[in-house]
Amino acid sequence: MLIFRQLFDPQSSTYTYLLADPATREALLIDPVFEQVRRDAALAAELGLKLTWTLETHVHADHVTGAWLLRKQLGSRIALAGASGAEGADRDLEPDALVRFGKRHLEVRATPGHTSGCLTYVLDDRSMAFTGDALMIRGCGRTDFQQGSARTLYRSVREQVFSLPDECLIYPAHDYRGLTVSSIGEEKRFNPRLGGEVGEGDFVGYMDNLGLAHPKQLQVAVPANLQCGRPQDDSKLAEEPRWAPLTYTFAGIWEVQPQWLEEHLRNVQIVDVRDAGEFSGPLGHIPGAQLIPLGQLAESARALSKDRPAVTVCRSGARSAQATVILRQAGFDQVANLAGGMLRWNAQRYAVEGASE
Ligand SMILES: N[C@@H](CCC(=O)N[C@@H](CS)C(=O)NCC(=O)O)C(=O)O
Ligand SMILES: [Fe+2]
Repeated sequence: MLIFRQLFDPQSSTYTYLLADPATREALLIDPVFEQVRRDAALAAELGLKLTWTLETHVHADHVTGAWLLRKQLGSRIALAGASGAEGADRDLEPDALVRFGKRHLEVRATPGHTSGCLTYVLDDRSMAFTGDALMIRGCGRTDFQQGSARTLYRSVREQVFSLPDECLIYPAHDYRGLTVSSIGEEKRFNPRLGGEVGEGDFVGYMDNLGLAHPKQLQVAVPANLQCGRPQDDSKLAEEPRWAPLTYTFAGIWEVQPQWLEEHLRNVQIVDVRDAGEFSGPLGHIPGAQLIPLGQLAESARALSKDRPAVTVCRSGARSAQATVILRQAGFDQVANLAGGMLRWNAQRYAVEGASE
């Protein structure tokens, strides 16, 4: 048994993989992205997982890793190739090393060529391999910078990756066309650069003529990743909201708990986005709440102050989640959804007014 999630960063077309042992709840992330740390941490929390490791397939040139920030926030440990030249890892991985998470593990294979420190991680039962930018779906990593070498990459893929069983699924670090997964058998047959009868000389000729522009983030990403994603300037760290102990959900919504709201009713503006009938219906409304039905919120947001935090409320917490999105688009920074809406508020017996019998 394995918990497995494939996550995507649209900015850099990077895949991040979450793997966890359902028995012990120990988890690891392969190739987390700095800007997605909040999302990944929320997912791990919602699934009840303890993040123990972040692994890099290589020192990326197109995005900054989330490894350092995840270690700071969740206490996970950082591992990547000793050959990567990166500083600040908790473990330097060598070929044949095992990275354990609960009762499961990944086996480390050295697959240099895209960079000199590229690793492929193979799941213990050889059903999945995380190939980074060594082998991509019908493609492979470029070899024109970061100590890249087409000859080395050819041998890595042929010897270390294509030696896996044909059924083994291939999960790369990137895809630029919307493809998510392949298999060894498929890539051996159909990979235009490395499959079929393609020889080493053919591959080198192909790679010498890719003609790709350098990644836009190259100058920022490589130095940051050589420090495992530690920002030079701490002010770049995304500000966590300070006005309340908010939770960020995997759905991308900031939430506040009923108990906090009950204790701080006077400090916030409560925006109830239900219809008028519900506002004075059996569930009543929170004392001091303003009624602005969701359909009118975009237009009526002007009536609200941007200087006081806004908490949105509805029956279950669903419409009010969308209300936070609308208010943020209207320029409100301090916005949160009341978790569980009026249903939970009533179930926990907090004060209401205007309730019909
Ligand atoms: N346009 C992308 C760069 C894409 C790129 O160069 N990707 C690297 C991976 S770090 C690669 O090896 N690409 C191989 C290919 O696209 O064939 C960006 O600016 O981030
Ligand atoms: Fe790469």
